[in-house]
Amino acid sequence: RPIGVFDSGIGGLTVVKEIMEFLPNENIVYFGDTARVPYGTKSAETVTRYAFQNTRFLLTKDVKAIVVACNTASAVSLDALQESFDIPIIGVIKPGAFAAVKATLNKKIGIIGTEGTVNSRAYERVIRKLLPEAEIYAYPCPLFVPIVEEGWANTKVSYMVAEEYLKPLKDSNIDSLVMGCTHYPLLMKVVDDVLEHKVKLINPARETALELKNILTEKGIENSQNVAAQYEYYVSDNPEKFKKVGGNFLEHDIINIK
Ligand code: DGN
Repeated sequence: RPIGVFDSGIGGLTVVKEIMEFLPNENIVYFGDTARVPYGTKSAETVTRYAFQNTRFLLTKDVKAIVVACNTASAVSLDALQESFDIPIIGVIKPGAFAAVKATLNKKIGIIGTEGTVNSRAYERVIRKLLPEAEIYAYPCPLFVPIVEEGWANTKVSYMVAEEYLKPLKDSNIDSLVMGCTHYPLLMKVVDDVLEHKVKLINPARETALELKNILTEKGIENSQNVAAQYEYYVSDNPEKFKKVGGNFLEHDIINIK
């Protein structure tokens, strides 16, 4: 049985990429809600309604576990999903927050994400539970999403925009920073350069894939057969754009899109 992954659109492919790397035997069914993206600016009620619909769709594909790859949906809807369905459902916030707490030495942690994610304070809540004295600096960077989707991740434009957004973080003396949006792992190099290589960057997509691996092992439901894994992609709108832009996220072509 496959792993189900959903996101508000294309960005969740950064999580798929990490799952492919750390769990190479697992089949994946991906759903990108490209008709209703972005989630980052919508209310919690609306995002939760979409998250339930996406989960029900993935369940029709007989998935054994679901990853909510979208930071915004993880922030506002994960608890409700976990209460309502009995397969393992994991989000990206907890794994990202745990990794930040592990990484910090001076207890000053930065978070960047969409407005929805930052306003929800979801990362902050998990970090404070683990490290109550943490100093947290959270900033939304909304323009990063369209820049990445335009294929401009490593251009002058992204450096200029990052300089502006990260100014307050430069003055804050943080030693670790959560890249708290699906799209941001593509800006790892830009953010690292702008912060002058002084800050540890946490990629929640990677941490989530590792957490998924632990859960599958714990429950004894990982796929140990060494046959080529199958990947299926579903989108609610505009498969051509998904195919074109998605290639940048996965670093290989998307086939089998429905
Ligand atoms: N996938 C969203 C997130 O990780 O917050 C980013 C895209 C969006 O919905 N704005």
